[in-house]
Amino acid sequence: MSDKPNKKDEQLEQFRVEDEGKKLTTNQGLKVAEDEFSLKAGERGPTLMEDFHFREKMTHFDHERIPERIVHARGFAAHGEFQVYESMRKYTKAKFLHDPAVKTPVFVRFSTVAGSKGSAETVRDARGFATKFYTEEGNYDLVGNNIPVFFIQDAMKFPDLIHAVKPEPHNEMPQAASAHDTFWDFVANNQESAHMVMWTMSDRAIPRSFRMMEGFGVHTFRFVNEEGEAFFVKFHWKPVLGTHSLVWDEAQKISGKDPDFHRRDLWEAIENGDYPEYELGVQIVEEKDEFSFDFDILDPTKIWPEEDIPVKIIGKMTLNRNVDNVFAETEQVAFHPGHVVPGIDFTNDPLLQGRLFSYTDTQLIRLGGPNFHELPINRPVCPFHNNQRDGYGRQTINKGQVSYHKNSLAGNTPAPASEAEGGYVHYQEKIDGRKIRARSESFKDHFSQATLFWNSMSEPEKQHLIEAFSFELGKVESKSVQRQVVEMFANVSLDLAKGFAEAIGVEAPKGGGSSVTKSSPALSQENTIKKVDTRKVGVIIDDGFNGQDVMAVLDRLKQEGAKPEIVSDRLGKKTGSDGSELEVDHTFLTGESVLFDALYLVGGNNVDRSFIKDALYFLHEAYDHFKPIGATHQGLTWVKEAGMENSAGVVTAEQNIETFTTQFLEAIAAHRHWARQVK
Ligand code: HDE
Repeated sequence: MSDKPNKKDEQLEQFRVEDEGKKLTTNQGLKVAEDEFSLKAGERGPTLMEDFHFREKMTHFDHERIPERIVHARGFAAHGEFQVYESMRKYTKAKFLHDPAVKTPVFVRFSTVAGSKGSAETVRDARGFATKFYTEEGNYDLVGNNIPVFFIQDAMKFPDLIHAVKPEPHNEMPQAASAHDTFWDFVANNQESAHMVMWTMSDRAIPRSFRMMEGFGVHTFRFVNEEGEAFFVKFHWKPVLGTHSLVWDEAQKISGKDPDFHRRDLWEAIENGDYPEYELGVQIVEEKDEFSFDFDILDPTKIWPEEDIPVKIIGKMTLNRNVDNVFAETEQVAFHPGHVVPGIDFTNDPLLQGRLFSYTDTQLIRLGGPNFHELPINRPVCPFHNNQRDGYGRQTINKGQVSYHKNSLAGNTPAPASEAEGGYVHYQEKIDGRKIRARSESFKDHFSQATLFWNSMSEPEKQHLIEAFSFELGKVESKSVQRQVVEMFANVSLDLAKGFAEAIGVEAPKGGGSSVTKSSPALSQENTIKKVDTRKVGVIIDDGFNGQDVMAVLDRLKQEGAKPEIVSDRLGKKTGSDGSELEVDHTFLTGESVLFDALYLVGGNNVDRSFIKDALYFLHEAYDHFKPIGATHQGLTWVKEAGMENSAGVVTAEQNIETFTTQFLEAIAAHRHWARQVK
């Protein structure tokens, strides 16, 4: 819980209902005397029509479901606050970006894209990263993804893209996966997707945590300052914990072991007070430089390389409160890239332009009418007044005779505000063109930045890309589609295309290759922030463990921010040689190595064979997933027997427990140890 309620919190408080300890009533407030039996004509007779209580209860239940989002159906959200580090007044008149003392309440929803509402969370997919800022000038929504580019350049193609990636219509398979024929057929026949596909086949598409992924506004937006000067701007969220990923085998196993892995991770971090933090960064290009780049800055399939246009860090967002009710808040929140405040404006990016239509349109069906802005989670914290009236679920009671503009009966109010009074004035960009359905010539290079991405990857990341393509195309049945994709990605990199062509039994590409040699180190996760904070360490332990040593290790891990959790053969307490006790958090049945970031193997003094078998299973799986492994006491013998003691990221202690702990902490911070990679 955040310590002080902010304005949004105060507003939501008016709608929160505490049911516990109260009498049961109908929706009309009538106390009910009985809630198990319908009203019948005789104990064994039929139910009576007059049973209003039964009718109300059942009718409400029958109507509990609303349509899930057509995309981003599976999501999870949290409340928080945003604060700017320094005034951005030079670039934008957006007031929430002026005063470092101002905390703006935010609500952030993270999501997968393709899967339905009940699908697993660690699937290979882009992630949504949508932020609603409840500013004093109205709601500003930054509706982004964890990938900075998109599959297509024009919103016209969005329904086609989504039809292709969703489960195939004839058999509704596969769920929440792009590994099927129609998606890859779309890719091969819409080659503007090349760059984004590189990202979705990379480790970025299997994040370790919502807390450990970047966010991007994707489109180029405009900042407009008080003088009316405009700047092109791209938005970035940078996670304070760095950008980290799972490995594919692990991600698939987690999908089964804990389909709620990402929401649980976010929920628990906030409940524990480990508030997720993200810095907001902006890349700014002056108007005069609009055409200074070798790509079109309006093309949403292009990044602005950070080395060429630095990301200026301007503020921080902290997520500090879980929702009270997932449906009321997370499900009913309605984002829209067109929810802007003065000082933030659009560009002509044709993808953005189409989104400006789609989001309200989709809320109308999803939330059942035009009054969704009145739902508590969607209400701005500043007053709103206009002449819109009526519609399903209207809640405000607008008083008075007048609901039109202009008028004289209400003194011509509510009245438009001048720009000086905070009225939104669109940036007066000069447009001169013909009506035409076409793609700009400047949008036609589909491969250079895909190659830039490939060139920027470390060797393990390149290997993961080849494996991801091999997996996905290995699931494709059409030989023709497989071949087309190989030919397509030969334009990005011959090493890549040859790598997966071989794995899927397709002839290596004859031509192709790229002349792009540029790389952008900021794109590689090798160069991200590496920290121990909140890393989960599974501690495998049994009775008779060396209490003094183990307690010292665990204390130090906790001090440094790691989260050790005890895994053993049964729940209850395990007692060390010196009488110290540890409460078991998970058994071998309920805890899995895939649910931990690192493993600490200790064992005990009288461990049976079945314990050893389970411990070794954890060890081998964690090893295969390149995770940090620490081993002391009996754990050491297990690691030695497995021949792992000299492997990267495996830290062992024969004697000095302090040195062991220091080295183990370093190994945990490193996240994964790719030197184990078997080529
Ligand atoms: Fe969305 N997108 N989108 N999208 N999008 C939706 O709106 C759409 C795109 C994004 O947590 C829908 O309320 C079109 C890019 C997020 O509630 C819908 C196009 C980016 C979310 C829609 C795009 C996004 C959505 C479905 C191509 C990253 C979830 C439900 C022109 C910058 C928001 C809804 C949440 C949701 C349309 C492309 C991000 C149908 C037409 C690019 C994070 O309106």
